[in-house]
Amino acid sequence: MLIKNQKSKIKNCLIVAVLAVFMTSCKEDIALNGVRLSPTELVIFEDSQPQRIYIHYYPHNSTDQNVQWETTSSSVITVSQDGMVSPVSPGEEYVVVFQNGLPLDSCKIIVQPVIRVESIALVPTTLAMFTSSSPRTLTVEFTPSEPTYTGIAWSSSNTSVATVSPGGSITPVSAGTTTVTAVANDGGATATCEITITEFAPVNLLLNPGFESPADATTALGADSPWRPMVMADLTPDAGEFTLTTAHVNANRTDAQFWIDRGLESIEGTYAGRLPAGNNAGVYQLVNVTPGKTYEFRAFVLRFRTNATNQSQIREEFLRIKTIGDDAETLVAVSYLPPEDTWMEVNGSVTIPEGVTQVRFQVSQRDEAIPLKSPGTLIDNALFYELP
Ligand SMILES: [Ca+2]
Repeated sequence: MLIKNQKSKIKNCLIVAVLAVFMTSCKEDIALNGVRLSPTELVIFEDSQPQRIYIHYYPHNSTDQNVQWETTSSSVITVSQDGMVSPVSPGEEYVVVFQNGLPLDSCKIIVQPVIRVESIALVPTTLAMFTSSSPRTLTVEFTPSEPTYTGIAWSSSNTSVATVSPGGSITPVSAGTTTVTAVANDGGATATCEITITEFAPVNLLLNPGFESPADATTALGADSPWRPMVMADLTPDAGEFTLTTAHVNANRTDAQFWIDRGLESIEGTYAGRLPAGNNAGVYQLVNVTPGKTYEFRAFVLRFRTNATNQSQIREEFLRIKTIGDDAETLVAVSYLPPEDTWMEVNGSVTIPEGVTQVRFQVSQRDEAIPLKSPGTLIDNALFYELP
């Protein structure tokens, strides 16, 4: 019994041993046919952090994936045995993967030198803006001119006066002064711009711009009114086909009930200028200007109809800035056609040419000669000012 048991144990041991050898021999070797590196070319800077190169084994389930990573020159780059490439100095070299001394694949590494920021300057260094101005963007000039890293950190010393965006755009907030500082992310070079924000308070070069002056409180233009009626030739070059009636600014004061019934009011104050219904008409003022300067202008206009019909009448209406004299030239003409009984702002800008020291600010209408349709124009709150 004892002998039999010992024989049985020996037999069992033999079976286990044979099985183990058999199983071991069943685990087949799958050879590595090759590898592919990704990317095949890599551009880094001499101060870049280590970059990974990925390796793909073919076939993916090969049993021997023991490879060696090497570089063709360790003075340009180094590479770790898990594929991390580190720059050493500018140049071009290869990372090569070997197995058993045979090269399988390579990746070209270009190490570029870093061009350091030495200094920066802002353009402009001082900036004046109105509270109503659109944002202005400051320009950064680098020395040397094309550094590797161009990142800038912006700040404003008083953000209640003006703010600065991450891109260097200045937005006014309120009147005052603030210093905007730019700091180069690479090296910390700084530059500043002094910002001055002032309230927008243009000097109106027009007299009696809202038609509130007592001198014009009649149904016709006063002899000394700054507003003058236009003559035919002022309206349009081919105005000869129309009949001109002199503009009667403030003529609406005689028929106040008409405006009340229509629910119409001046844009500000009691009065508005009026170009008569059913006629070609216009008013102007002469304004002294400086050659080379830019001026902005505006007027509020309202189209009205005095007859009862609702038929439309084709018209042209213009706010023009013209030179004066026999050979008067239109510098800018803004065409408008406001909806009936509704005020509309018309505006524009003009830069005065050399040799011109006085211009005409004029508002005009031109009607088709169709009877009984009688549209007219109201004018109020005209403005003409010089930009700083
Ligand atoms: Ca007015």
